[in-house]
Amino acid sequence: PLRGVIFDMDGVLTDTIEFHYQTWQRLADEEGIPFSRQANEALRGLSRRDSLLRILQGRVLPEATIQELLERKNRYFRSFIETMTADYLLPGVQVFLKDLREAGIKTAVASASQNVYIVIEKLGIASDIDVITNVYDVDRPKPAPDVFLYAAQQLGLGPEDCVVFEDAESGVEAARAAQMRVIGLGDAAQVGAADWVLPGLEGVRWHHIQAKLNPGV
Ligand code: G16
Ligand code: MG
Repeated sequence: PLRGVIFDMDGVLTDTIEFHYQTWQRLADEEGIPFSRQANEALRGLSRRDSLLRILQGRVLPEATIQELLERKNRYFRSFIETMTADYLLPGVQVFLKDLREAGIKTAVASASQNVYIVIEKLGIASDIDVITNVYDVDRPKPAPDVFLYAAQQLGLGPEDCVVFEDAESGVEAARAAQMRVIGLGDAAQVGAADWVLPGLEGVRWHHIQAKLNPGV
């Protein structure tokens, strides 16, 4: 039976895409590199470094410059994060987390973001989550299964015990590679490979998930 839920953070629990957009746009403007809101959409779920490499579009820079750009981007991003509160939780998150607690289901967050700890803290849900991990805890980023396998291990569960909630294609791929059940949230063009696609967490209850993924239990 399913005993654990592993959440992606961005696009699932909160939506920092506008913050990422504003910070990448500022950096790109400062560097004279073309960038747009549309280009930012393609960065969803990618690591900070992979995002920058995508923005540079093949421009080759010394490693020290890349590091400086990544640090500057994060500095700008941090100043946005400082303003975050529980108002930034996506609809349905608080109720679903409470429902999972009452059902005795363990919970983890497995994100590509190095800022996952501070964001979860700012959102006010740190006490509702058992394990927080990010791709820097493991060798390979999503779409490799590493971060989901690590989260399950930290929960004391096997992959077959866990269901993942993801909003990005690379995340769905990672969950499948980990041999976990996966619920895709949002656009089927992104998350169509999931076991079930839902618009978001609003109105979602644990018994719905169980009935869909574990019929007969
Ligand atoms: C999130 C976002 C990505 C972002 C990445 C890295 O991942 O979806 O757009 O580039 O984190 O963030 P940071 O610069 O804070 O390390 P996820 O996996 O939570 O969707
Ligand atoms: Mg995401």
